[in-house]
Amino acid sequence: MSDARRKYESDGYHVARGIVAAEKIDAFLRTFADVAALQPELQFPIVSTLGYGPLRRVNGFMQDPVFDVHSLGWLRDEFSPIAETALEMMTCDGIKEQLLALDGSDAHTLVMSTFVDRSSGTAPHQDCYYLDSDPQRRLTAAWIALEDIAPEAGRFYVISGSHKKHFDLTAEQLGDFKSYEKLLADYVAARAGDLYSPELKKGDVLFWNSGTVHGAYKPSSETTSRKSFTVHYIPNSVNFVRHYNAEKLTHSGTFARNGIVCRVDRLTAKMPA
Ligand SMILES: O=C(O)CCC(=O)C(=O)O
Repeated sequence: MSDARRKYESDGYHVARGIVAAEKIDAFLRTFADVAALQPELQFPIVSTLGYGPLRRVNGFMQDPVFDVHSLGWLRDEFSPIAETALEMMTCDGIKEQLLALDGSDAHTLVMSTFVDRSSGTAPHQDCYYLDSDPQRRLTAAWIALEDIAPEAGRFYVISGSHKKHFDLTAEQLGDFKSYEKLLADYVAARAGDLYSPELKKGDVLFWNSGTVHGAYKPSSETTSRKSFTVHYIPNSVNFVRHYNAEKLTHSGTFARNGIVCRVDRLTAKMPA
C-alpha cells in the first residue's frame, strides 16, 4: 500500500499540490466567461435548488454553484465548450494518478461535479448523507482550486479522522437536511481542534472520503471570489447511490474522457426553452 493511501485511510483526506495545469484552468474560466457573457439569458442547473436558473451575480460574482458542469454539453450545444474544458481538468492524468494512489483502483466513474465562483459558506456534512458508493465510503471527492484561495473567501476544511464516524440519524435528520446540518454543526464545534483548512493555490487538489466531515467557512469579504470545482468519483467496481434528492435527478447516460467514465444525471425539473 502506498504511503499516501495509508495516510488517506487514517486521516480521510489528502492534499496534492499543483496537479491541475494552470493553462487548463485558464481555458475553462475563459470559456465559461465567454459563453455566459454572450448569452446572459441562458439558464444553468443550480446546486442549491436542483432546478434551472439564470446566473445571479453580485459584485460580478456568480452567487449559485453550477451543478454537473462536466455534462453541461448534454443540456445545450452552447454549453459543450464549458463541459469539455472542465473535463480536461476533471479527468487529467494528475487526478487519475492520485485516485489510483488513494483507493487502489485504476478505473473510475465521475458521478457529480460543481463549479463555485464565490462561496457563501458550506455547512459541515458527510457526502454519504447525500451520495455514496455501495458498498459505502468508497467514494472520493476532489476539491480543485481554480485560483489561489484567499482566507477571506471562506476556505474549505475537513475534520481529520472523521471518515470513520457513523451518526445514528433520526427520521427527522434523514428526511430534512437542515436538521442533519444542526447535528453536524454540533459535532464540528466539539472537534474544533481537528479542523484542517489548508491554504490552496491554483491547481492544488484536496481529496476526501465520502465519510469525511467537511465544509467551508463563511467568507469575510463580499468582493473576493473562491473559484473551485468539487468532483466526486467512485471506483468502477462499486455502485453509485444517491440518498437525498434522488427524485430530482434522472440518470440519462454515460460517456468517457481520458479513461474515466462520466455519469450524466439530468435535472427532473423542466428545462426552460
Ligand atoms: O466547495 C464547498 O464549499 C463545499 C463543497 C462540498 O461540500 C461538496 O461538494 O460536497
